[in-house]
Amino acid sequence: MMEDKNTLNPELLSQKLVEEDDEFHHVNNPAASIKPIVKKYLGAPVGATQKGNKFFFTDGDAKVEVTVVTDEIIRVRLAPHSVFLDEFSYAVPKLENKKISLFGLREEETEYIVYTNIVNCHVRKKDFFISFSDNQNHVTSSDAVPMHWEENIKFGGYYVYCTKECRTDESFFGLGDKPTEFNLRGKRLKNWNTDAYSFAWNQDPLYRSIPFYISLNEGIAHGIFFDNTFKTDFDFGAEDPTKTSFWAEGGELQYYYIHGPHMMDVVKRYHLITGTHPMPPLWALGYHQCRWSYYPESKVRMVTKTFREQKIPCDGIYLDIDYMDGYRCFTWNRKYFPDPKKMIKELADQGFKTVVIIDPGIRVDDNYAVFKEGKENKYFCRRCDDYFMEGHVWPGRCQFPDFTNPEVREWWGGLFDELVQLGVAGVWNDMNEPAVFGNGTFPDDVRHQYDGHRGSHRKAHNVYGMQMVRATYEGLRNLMKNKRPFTITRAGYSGVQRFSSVWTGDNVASWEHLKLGNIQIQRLSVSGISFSGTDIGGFSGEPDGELFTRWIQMGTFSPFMRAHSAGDTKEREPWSFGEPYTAINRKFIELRYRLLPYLYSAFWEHHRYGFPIVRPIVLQEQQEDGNQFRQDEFTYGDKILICPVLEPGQKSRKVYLPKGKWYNFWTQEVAEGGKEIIVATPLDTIPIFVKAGSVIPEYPVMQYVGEKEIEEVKLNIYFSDTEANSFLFEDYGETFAYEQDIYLEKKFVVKGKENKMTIQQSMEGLYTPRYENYHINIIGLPFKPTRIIADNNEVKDFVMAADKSVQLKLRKNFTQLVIS
Ligand code: MIG
Repeated sequence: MMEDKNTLNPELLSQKLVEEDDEFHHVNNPAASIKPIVKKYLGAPVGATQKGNKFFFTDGDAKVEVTVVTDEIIRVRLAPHSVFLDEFSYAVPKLENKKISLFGLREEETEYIVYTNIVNCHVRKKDFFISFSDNQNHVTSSDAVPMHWEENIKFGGYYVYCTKECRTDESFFGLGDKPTEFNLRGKRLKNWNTDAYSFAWNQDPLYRSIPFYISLNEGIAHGIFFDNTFKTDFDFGAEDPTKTSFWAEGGELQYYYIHGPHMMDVVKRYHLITGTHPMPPLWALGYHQCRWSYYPESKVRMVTKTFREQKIPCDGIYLDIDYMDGYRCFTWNRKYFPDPKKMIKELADQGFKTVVIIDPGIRVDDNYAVFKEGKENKYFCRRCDDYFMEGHVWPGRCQFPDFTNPEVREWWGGLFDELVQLGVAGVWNDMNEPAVFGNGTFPDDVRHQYDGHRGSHRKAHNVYGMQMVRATYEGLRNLMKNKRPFTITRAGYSGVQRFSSVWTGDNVASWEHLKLGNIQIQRLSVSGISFSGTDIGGFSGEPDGELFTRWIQMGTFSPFMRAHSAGDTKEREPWSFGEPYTAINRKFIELRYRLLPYLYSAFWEHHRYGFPIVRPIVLQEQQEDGNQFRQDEFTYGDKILICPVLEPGQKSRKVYLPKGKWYNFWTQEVAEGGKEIIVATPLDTIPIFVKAGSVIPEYPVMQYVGEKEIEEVKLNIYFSDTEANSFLFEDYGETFAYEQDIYLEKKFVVKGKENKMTIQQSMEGLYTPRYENYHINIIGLPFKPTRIIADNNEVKDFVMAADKSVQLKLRKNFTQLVIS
């Protein structure tokens, strides 16, 4: 219905607000005088006022608020009849206390300008067009028509719209988990959290709503975050190639303009307002094994035992819905799991952390404590006519907690007490779009408390899952004292990264889905969700050994690495396909564990500084024409470039390397970047390249995190003739001590010449790792070393290995190493 109304009628631009009083001719037949519904556009602004960092403009009826959030972020809000909603957002917990150096309002002949040191927001006097420019007067974004709205008679409110110019070569990225090409130019997409079993390429919407996009035009980037939880739509030049529009079926037209010019700046600034993921427990970065379902207990023990026998590292083991008694959350099926505490303890002794699933649907059953408590306290969602909302899910007839109510969240968080006592280490939040059999989700008229701001399901739907996992995370955090909880969620809204990792939902065991998964992880990563992964192997359908292995290889470089499969498929563990697959899967999972300190450091860079963990090529080289269409290669952290193999039987493939020198991880050959090269892709490798000058920390292979005391950290140092910095983050790996600054941030500076190489180390922080030494491994040295000096002492004990790498042992506190 909205589609055909989006055509813009230029006549309307000049049309002033319809004289609303004229519409009230309640004579005999009021219906006869009702005018057709038309879009209404802002008229010319009649003045500007200021209150602190907020500036107000009005056309006499509608009001526009422009807020300076930081030097680089400006928020725009529209109130069609001058009434703004309360300042409240689940995505942006705190708008105040952000740094602004300078700002003000300037009036010029044709426009008002709200300015900071870095950006200008222009409000044109003639027609209320809003545009943004940088301090060099370069316009980055401008309205194509004024902001507008349209009456939504179905609920007595407004659709709200914003339409901007879409430039000829403009590209668009972001919007979360959309299963389509990485560059969203030419697409029209919707946000409405949806349970999308076995989703297809281009299916829309899926599980998450992230109404945030990054635009890239002529090498300059900016971002738009449309913080509106209603059903929202984005059109990136699909209907009209000269226009980019976004609109919502209710709520406020409220968006943040986020300045670049680098895409990385935009992503970091989006994180500044919506938050980052807290540090996960280190074990959560290991390999996880899941299936719908491992039960009874003997099956769980069999699977975990086989991991240890096969010597395939694994940290997480999952219990899907069959562990519960009749799918009642927070209960156990005692026939399948007679003594969960004992089982979980014994699994933990073998290094497995148990993660259990929880769904939002609570079975209507007066003999079930969770239902009784929820009913007594009126914690479940109600219809507008005051009946509790009921729907069918796995447990049968269910009611659903209103997670937008802080009291309900608190209660829900407390329900994990027993699971935590039993030793459960993580919680998997499923079905929280919310998914209901039959109708798909809740009816629109369901009411939500919305943290005191009240709303129907139209407003709360997209945040429901995020608030569920928030309740889970906060509850676990309380119960686990100083230990870091691990959570995973299917649904989410912007900001969900503050509470959880995500997986991409019910994918399919196909090569197309492998490709799609690669794009989705990159897209989630630039959309604020760094800690994500796909169901390795595909949830539904049957992969063959080759597809499964290629998926393990790609998954090794997803920040979250978990294999999962539906119950009606064949067994799907890393050894299920026999040789040569088992050995290759083992080799890659081992590589995951070797690189744990590297991934953990990248996670810290995410948590503390807002860098995404997975970085698409265009994020690194947005100036290079062509990169806006690359979607296969990405870097894992900022030093290791990965290009998964996405086709069956592929013997070699093209890989683009960004400018600079890169080492082939497997052969240590140097390749010059800034172009595509052809790389062999036998089944036991995928293209992996390390940037010259990198210091890549490595742990010994462990079967699980904490299996051994780390006695030595290996530092792989890749020679470079230009200077390069690397980081290593270390801490306890499982507590919140890092919030009290108990951690160590190490910085390495590598410099090389044709006959000399130096490596400097500096560190900051209060943590002391237990190991004493590094094993230094220097790769690519262009000369034969004769003298190695570490902090003024000559190191006599070094070897040059057959592969020409130079090996030595060094105290972990060294400050300078000089090789000549
Ligand atoms: O209606 O718990 O996406 O990962 O195994 C299906 C059973 C419910 C959907 C999840 C999937 C999980 C499954 N769940």
